[in-house]
Amino acid sequence: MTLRMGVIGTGMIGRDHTRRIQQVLTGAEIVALSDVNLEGARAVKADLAPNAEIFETGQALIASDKVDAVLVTSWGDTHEDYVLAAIAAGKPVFCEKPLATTARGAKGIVDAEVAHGKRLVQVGFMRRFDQGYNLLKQTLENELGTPLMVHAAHRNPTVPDAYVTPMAIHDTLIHEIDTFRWLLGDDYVSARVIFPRKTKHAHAGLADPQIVTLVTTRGVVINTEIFVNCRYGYDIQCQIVGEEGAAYLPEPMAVTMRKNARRENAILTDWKGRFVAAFDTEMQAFIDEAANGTISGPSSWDGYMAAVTSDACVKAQENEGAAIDITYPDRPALYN
Ligand code: NAD
Ligand code: ISE
Repeated sequence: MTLRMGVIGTGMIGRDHTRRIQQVLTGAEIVALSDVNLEGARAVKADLAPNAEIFETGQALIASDKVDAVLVTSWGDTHEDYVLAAIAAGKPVFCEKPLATTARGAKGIVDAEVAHGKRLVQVGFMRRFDQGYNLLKQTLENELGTPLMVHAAHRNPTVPDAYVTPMAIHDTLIHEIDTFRWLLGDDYVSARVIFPRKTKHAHAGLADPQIVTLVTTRGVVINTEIFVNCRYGYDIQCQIVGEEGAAYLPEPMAVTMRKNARRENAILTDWKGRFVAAFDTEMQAFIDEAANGTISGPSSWDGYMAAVTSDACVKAQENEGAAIDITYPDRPALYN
């Protein structure tokens, strides 16, 4: 069976997921495209999915009998309505992060999925499918003993002008928020933010860099630097320190060149290249599971947990240096 998929939001990642579904992965075809910018959807059709129907609205795409499963890759604040509509239609839905931009919105999705009685939603936390993070998790579990601290950095070369201070949390740190819950098998109890000296490359509406400290229920302290105007490349760093040793996230493979009295390795410049294999694996898993009627990847609950944590981190931004408590409700059985 070929899973007939529809994409809502044909910008950077919508186009990239369309490419991988059409050209790299197996078991699915893009049969529908939609974007508030219809020209963008038409361009993706012309370049990558000639058989796809263009829908004027995402809601019409979700309702169409031609679409078995939905891919939501529009702007973050539009995800909630589309995911709710897909659940109401009983269709599997892959939603890029964030699941919703508020904890309240994410909770509404969890409630709708629980009422439906079966998992339909996978959230695009692709780092869980990254080979480097999986090796780090194995090393933590087999070699490091009890984890004590995590030191991490999330650096982007630049961001668009529309990217403002809270987006460092909702848009960027949200990857670490989910990844460290999964890596450590732990939840968070508090968040604190401090702002180092600001780079001259950040505009007036963006505090950059930022350092976020999350503390887990077992007392692990996680320090993450977010620096989205670092200029030099796309650089994701992570070191876990345990009672018996420390382990580092592998660097992406790059040839070392010796030339002109220098030794160099290229550094990647965007997320597409850095996590290309992880994106392929997460999407293939979604296709296979959606076709079988079972979804097991990052869940609405994970999206909700990330949103609760994000809300606390944004509050911590607004109260520099203060520890903001994080509390989570009980997990519904659907997500056990
Ligand atoms: P983008 O601006 O390039 O594309 C978003 C597209 O959505 C645009 O074409 C826009 O016109 C369209 N759109 C906006 N509102 C819409 C609506 N209501 N209905 C239909 N279309 C709408 O942005 P992007 O970089 O592709 O990011 C899209 C989403 O993917 C964001 O939520 C972002 O956080 C996420 N993302 C995830 C990763 C990752 O590493 N997993 C990487 C990049 C982006
Ligand atoms: C973007 O949306 C992503 O998800 C990238 O992985 C992240 O590095 C970037 O900061 C976000 O804007």
